[in-house]
Amino acid sequence: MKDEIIKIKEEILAELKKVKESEALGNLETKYLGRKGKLTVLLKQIAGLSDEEKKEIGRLANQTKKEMISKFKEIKSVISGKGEDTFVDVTLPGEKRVLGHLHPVTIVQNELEDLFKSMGFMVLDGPELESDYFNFEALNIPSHHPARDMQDTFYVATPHPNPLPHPQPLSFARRGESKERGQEETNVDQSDMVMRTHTSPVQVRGMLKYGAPLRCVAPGRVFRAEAIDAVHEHTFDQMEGLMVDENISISNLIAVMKELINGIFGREVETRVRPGYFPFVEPGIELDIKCTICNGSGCPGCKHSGWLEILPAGQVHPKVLEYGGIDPDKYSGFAFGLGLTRLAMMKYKINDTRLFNSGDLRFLRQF
Ligand code: FA5
Repeated sequence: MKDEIIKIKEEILAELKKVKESEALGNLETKYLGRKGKLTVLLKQIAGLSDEEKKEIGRLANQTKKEMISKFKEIKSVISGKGEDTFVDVTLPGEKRVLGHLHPVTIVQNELEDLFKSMGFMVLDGPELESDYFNFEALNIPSHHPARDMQDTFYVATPHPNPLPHPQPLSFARRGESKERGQEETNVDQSDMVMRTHTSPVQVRGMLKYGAPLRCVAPGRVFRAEAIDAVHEHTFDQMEGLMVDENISISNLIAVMKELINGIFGREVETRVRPGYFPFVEPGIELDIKCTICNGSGCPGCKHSGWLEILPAGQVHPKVLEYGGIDPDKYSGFAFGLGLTRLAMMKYKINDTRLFNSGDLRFLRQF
């Protein structure tokens, strides 16, 4: 029995050396010192020994038990960080922690926000669930206008035959600002709401809230009932830009666009400008960039055209300035609606836009 006690003691000490955390320590304590623990069971057998043996083995047993209890105590306090570190091997390599990181679209968005802030633009957040009025009407797209078909819309309920105009801006705020009291979106007819198809509604919201002169960008998610493919998603990101002041012209727009493209790519990227039609700008243009994935030779990422539509823009239509409460005889402006997701595709050479929302960690871990 004496040998058995010594053997269990050595076994305990060997196992204790391997213990690194409290759960394993607790399990070990139960295994040896618990009610049915190995050492406890062995010590119970002492009762059946002769008086002579009881004396000698009893002493050894009590001493071993005491020693082991204090050893467990000591290690417990080391693990919880309270005691002397007598067994942790500090030369062992540390455990690698897996950290989360930013989504590639968020990285591009943050870079652009910084770029625009450095040019005096403020960042606005508009609502994703938007009124028909701000998404279309106030952008010079009345109901039954054929331009409504340019963007396939997710209506939240059955469309209202005559959408109600909203004379007041619904609650929305500048980044970091809280919504103003009394501006809660109360009397909005549910049949009048859409998942915003673009970030352009924030133009009118911004003008109504802050007036002229105004420089703002509004990044965010937009939604379209699209047939999806390598360059079309139903949910993607845009960044609206708006600058309103006296004597703003297309040349200001081109200067800002160039700054934007060079800022994101950190080098000159080949671009082309085509005329474009949007009811809320006049004139309107489309800026495309040469596909950075195939360098213009054609690939799935540019639908084999060599170019990617990325930055539609134009001079703000006078009617839109009026909807925003700004005098079009005094002020003019430019606006653009950057395809943020497509810009991220070009920056990181991703040839399928569906990867962004796939939730595939193997894809996301690369950025
Ligand atoms: C608009 O949404 C206008 N609101 C842009 C605008 C703003 C024009 C201000 C003038 C002044 P468009 O439907 O072309 O335009 O979309 C803008 C950009 O979003 C496109 O150039 C493209 O880069 C991106 N985009 C459009 N549809 C999708 C889609 N289904 N998936 C991914 N990106 C898309």
